[in-house]
Amino acid sequence: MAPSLYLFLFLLIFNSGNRVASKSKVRSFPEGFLFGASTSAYQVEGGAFDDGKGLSIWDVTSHEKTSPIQDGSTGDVSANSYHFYKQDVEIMKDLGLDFYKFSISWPRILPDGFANNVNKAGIDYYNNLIDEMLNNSIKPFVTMYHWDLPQQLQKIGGWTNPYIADWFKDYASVLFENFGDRVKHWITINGPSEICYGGYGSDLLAPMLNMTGIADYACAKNVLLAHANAYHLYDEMFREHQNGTIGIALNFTWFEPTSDNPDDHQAARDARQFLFGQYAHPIFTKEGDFPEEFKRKIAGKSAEQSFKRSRLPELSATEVTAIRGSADFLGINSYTTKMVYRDASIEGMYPVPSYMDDMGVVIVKDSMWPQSQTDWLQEVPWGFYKMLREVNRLYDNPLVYITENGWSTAGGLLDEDRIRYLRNYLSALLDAIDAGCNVQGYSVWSMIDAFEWRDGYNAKFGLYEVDFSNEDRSRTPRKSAFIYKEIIKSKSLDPHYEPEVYLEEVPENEEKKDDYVYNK
Ligand code: PNW
Repeated sequence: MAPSLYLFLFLLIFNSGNRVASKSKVRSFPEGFLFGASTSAYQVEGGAFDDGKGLSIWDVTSHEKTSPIQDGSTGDVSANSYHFYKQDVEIMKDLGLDFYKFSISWPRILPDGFANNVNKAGIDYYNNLIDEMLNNSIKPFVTMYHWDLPQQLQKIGGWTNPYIADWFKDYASVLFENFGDRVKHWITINGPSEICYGGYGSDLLAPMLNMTGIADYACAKNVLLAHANAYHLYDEMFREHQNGTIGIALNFTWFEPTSDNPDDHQAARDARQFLFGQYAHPIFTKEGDFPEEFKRKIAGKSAEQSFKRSRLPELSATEVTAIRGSADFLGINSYTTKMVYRDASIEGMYPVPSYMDDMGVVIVKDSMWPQSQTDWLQEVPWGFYKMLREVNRLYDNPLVYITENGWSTAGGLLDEDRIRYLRNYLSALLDAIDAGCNVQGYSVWSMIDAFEWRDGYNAKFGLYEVDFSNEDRSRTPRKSAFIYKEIIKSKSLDPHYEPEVYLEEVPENEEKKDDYVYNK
């Protein structure tokens, strides 16, 4: 869509009874299956400096003199959900969501990171949001940590400081005390591999420490212990009265070997161990601890490199026990698939030491797969299916919620590629359920357009478009919103359902939002 032109969306009454029966069948979701949509605090809230909130590592990173963000933008205001949360709840209602996955900003609750100083305005904000949701029968799925670490904690090492396991426990305790009477689904930490590799092993995410092979592994151990602390605190002090459940959300990109060669199959298994086995194995297997091969590989490389000990910190027997079994469900964030192989070309490919060198695989994209606006994101629904089967096999068929899955575009309301992606992934999900996987819910990333980390506002993931140039940050449903709404309403997937959406260009100077009408 040409940026200078507005699109005018007009929905007409549609008599579905007259439709020609389609060839491909309509598939139903199981009884009780939950549909949701996701966002995170720094990405949508704005209000970055309001009402006593402390600084997070993203406030600092996005304000660096030479901005590391693609379009030089920040999350200072973003979609302004801090002030417009009621509009967000309207959207949840309109979509018919069963649940909404949002995150709590640690420094909005504890400005310095520590629990001695609780910011009342922060507590009020989340109380208002939760109550507004519950009044509209939307279940809160609450993430305690989605990447916006208090800057004060980063000054003393952030996720590489072992004390963070205690600080996180104290923070969790404040959340259970204040919100646990109404929140029945807790997610401790979102995306440990992004936090640790993205933030400490590379410069992809704040705090952009770029100390791979060392800081990423120290982070991993501390994230696991912080998670386990929150879980046991809930179990011991809150579960009996609050009766909720608590889990973690991990990234499960699928890695597919490029050939039938056993080396390539081993490469794919190694890549999966490094990406998700690193976190899922300690929590979701009977034996616990980091995966054997993962430990052996890093220890071996460390010895070759003259380190006195493995760069991967050990988990003591007590720590293994504390982490093992510390989740009532597994949250899966999964978007895409990558191809991997291993051959002599790997020599000298990666810095030494590094996480990538330890993993020792070559990762490539298949250019045949549909490409989104985001470099790493391609549409590969069969990879999603294979991933779910592997999770079932490796981790003894855990209760799974898909906590994030979605597609980015450059913008525009007519998002046919997002619709195709959502339908194909939901269909793969139904195949996995048919094959015995215990998936009980699905959440789209994201409900509304948001600050997309280092991509700024260049990649749009929302079912709803947000007008970031307009002070009221007006939200407009994309075509995919109408499709998702119908999926939720009918609890089924009809590949041929078409909302009667007419798109019409209107002159630039006309007020889009006032003219935006749809009749039901
Ligand atoms: C998600 N990968 O993480 C984050 O949780 C969101 O905050 C973010 O907006 C969304 O990705 C889109 O970028 C990721 O497969 C999960 O490479 C998986 C991958 C990357 C990021």
